Amino acid sequence: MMEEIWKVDPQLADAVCREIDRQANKLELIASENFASLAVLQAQGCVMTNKYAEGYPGKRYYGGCQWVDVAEDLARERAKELFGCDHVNVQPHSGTQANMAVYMAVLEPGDIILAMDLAHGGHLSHGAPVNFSGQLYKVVFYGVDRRTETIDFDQVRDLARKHRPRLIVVGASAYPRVIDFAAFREIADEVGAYVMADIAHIAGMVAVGLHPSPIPYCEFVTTTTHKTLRGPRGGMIMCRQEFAQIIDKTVFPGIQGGPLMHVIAAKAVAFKEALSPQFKEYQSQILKNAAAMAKTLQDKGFRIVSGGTDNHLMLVDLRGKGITGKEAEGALEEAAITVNKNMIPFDPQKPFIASGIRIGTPAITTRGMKEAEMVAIGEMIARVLEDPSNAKVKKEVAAQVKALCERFPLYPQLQRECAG
Ligand code: DSN
Repeated sequence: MMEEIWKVDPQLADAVCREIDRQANKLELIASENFASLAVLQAQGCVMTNKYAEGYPGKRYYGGCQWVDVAEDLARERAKELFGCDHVNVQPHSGTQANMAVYMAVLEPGDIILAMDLAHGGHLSHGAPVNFSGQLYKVVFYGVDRRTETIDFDQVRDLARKHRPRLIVVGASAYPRVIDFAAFREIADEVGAYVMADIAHIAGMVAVGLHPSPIPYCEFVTTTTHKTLRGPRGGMIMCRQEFAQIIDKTVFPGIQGGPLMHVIAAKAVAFKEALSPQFKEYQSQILKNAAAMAKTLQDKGFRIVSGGTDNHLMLVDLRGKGITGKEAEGALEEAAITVNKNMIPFDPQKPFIASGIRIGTPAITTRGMKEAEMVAIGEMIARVLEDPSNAKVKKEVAAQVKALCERFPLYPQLQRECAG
């Protein structure tokens, strides 16, 4: 895969090979990241990138679309089978664009959205003031309860009754517990709101039935395809049949032009992989690994937000250890462990400093690591964070990480091509 890049653009090839090396030799614990299969990578790098295909299969604005139609039909049919939805649009370039299409399909500027606060685990595209969603619509935020650190449904209901939103957005990028979609539906019905679930983080678990599905409860379900779903970077919208036409029209020509057919081809491959029995085992291992990691950190005296995790991620509150999320992220980076600083609920720090870190297990589980490795990694994290300025500790942990990574190789073929 690398041969031609080396010939044409050695500078870029060098950067790609260094990135392959980084991914292979560090521990990737960013909860939203994963390692796509070689089949997904190849599909994403295929000649379908050359094709313009505005429109939808069988109804395009350009000739020559017979083979990209096959790719998009495969992606759509497989996604429908995977999630059991009426209709799917696989063209959104990203999760934010999937969300944008839903908003533009059913809202007018100035309409009210009720969504989870970014500072409590929500997402920028759920109405943050710095995002188009917060600028075009009037957004009211719900959050978690201060004591349980789980979604405060009394607050959701009170805010819904008071503000009568047109749309309730459910979903998060840093929430470690099961989301009760039925409870949101009940509140939405009381006030006559639509419900959109953004399942970007938990899509893999939803697909295999290890997290309750939002499909029966929500008019719209959006996701990205590259997190727990382990596909190419991109987005997707599922909806009830009655909204199929308006969603398709809003994606194209509403907010996008030509679809990225190579990415759609790779989505088709990823959905095929996700329909296999091994994918269910993989999702189940992600959950076991997250539970093992959270317990190891708790045993080492770290406070885990909400007391644990039901999904692929956890939030570690570092205030008791006297370091910030920013410091922890930096110290772990020096020890070859990649995490991101993250706000914890009611965080006294600003987002760029934050009081916590977010840890996720999807990527290391893809490498084949299991509970025993989670205990070892949890202990390494604890060692670094107990003494974040100790260079000797970070060096020793980095060596342990390297040895562990060598036992669970990632993209060995690509590494060989880089070395050769
Ligand atoms: N940036 C993603 C995450 O890390 O959760 C969400 O889009």
